[in-house]
Amino acid sequence: MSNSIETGIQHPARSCPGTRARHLILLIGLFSATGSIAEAGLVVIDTDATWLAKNSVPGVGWNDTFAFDTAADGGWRAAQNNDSPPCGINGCMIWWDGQFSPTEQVWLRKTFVLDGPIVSAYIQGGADDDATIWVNGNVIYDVFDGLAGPFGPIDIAPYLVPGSNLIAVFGDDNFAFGPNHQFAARLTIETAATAVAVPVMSPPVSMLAGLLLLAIGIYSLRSRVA
Ligand SMILES: [Ca+2]
Ligand SMILES: [Ca+2]
Repeated sequence: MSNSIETGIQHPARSCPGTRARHLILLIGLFSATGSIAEAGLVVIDTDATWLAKNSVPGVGWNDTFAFDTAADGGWRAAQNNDSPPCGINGCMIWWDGQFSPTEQVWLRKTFVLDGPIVSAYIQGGADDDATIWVNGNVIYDVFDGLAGPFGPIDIAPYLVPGSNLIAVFGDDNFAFGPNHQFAARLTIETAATAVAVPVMSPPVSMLAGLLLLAIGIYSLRSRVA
């Protein structure tokens, strides 16, 4: 037996211990169980051009059905954003078209997805002049006084759910004062317990990892004295 000196040249038939260690870490990752940590999330939804608008009476379901088919219903398009973003605390002014257009009534809807249980949720904004607001089909605001004015904050947490949600609005301008209209709102929603996967090593996996480390150590020593 000759005592050879390590030259640092890689043997083509063997991977180095460092490579094997990386493979081991990968293996441990594959066999590891997963746990989760809670992480709260803040969702802010403003009235803006992502809302859909229509200037004639929509079909049944437009204000209470998340999956309502706006394409099949026809006439829906991006709401006209009559503000310059960023929106303020009441969102941006939207309507079917311009603020001073001859469009007296507008139907608006916006769908969104929440990633966890609702901790708190509020809506605030303004209607020029009047509006009915539905959250998942529940009327949360319905004031027809012929005057422009702010609303909220209104607690909408009881009407939101984890997953798919819909807010729908019917807006009506009082033309007695001439055509001048807008609807604006901001939803501020806090969700909880978004699951984030983190690796957690179970006892059998720990034992397996230990045995593999031991085997690598022995193999490495043998290769040095060979
Ligand atoms: Ca009003
Ligand atoms: Ca008005």
